[in-house]
Amino acid sequence: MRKPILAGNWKMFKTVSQALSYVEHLDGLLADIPNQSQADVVICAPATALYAVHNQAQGTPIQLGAQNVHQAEEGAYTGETSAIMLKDAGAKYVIIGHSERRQYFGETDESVNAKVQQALKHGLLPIVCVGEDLDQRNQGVTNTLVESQVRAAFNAVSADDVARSVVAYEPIWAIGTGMTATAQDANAVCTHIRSVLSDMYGQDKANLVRIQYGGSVKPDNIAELMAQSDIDGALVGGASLDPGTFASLVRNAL
Ligand code: G2H
Repeated sequence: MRKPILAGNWKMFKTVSQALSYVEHLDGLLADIPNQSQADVVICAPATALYAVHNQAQGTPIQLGAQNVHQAEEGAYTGETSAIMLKDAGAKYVIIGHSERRQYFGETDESVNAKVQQALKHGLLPIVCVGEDLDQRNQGVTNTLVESQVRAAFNAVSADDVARSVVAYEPIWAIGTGMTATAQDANAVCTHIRSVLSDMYGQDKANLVRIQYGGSVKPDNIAELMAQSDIDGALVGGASLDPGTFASLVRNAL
């Protein structure tokens, strides 16, 4: 059985003080969810708040993730953050290849692969984002596109490392738009992703990989998504910004 993973992606929101009060509030709300420990609850905070959130979250069920990592070990890369730094600041997970990074910051399948390798090398668990845009969906190439993204992201990554990784299927047309793929459509793509992983690493390893759905996930659509055979969690943007909403989402997911 795969443990569900519900990850909030705050994107470029929240100061340190806002992040700290959020964590305190969310911790209290999670305590009222009796079976909460059945899921991993992760907050992917902006880099500036990571260390503070890490400290605040000690002793709570809230785990910490970052939103991006540079592929180099260290060096003259002004403005970038290394895997070593993220790990040192307390991050356990890191989102890699989010469509906003691919669209606005020129990330490619090749850079995503380099980042995945770098994260794993330093003990960070990647949350690798894949997904098609509306044109690609309308052209009927969703599975082909997502398959090539998955194969590229895990190129030269060991089976054991892939088994520890998380894949987030996020159709770009559903991100922040209020449009969600139907649970059945989302699951069909997630099943395809698992079959690609099975082809690459064998069914046993593929069965260990947690696959999230992302794109306008809310408290009122999470239960149907979680009921699907190959959806093991969600990567949540807008609905993770308020602790009450995110706690409701966690409650409804279980
Ligand atoms: C997709 C998602 C979080 P939202 O980007 O990664 O955001 O839930 O706002 O669509």
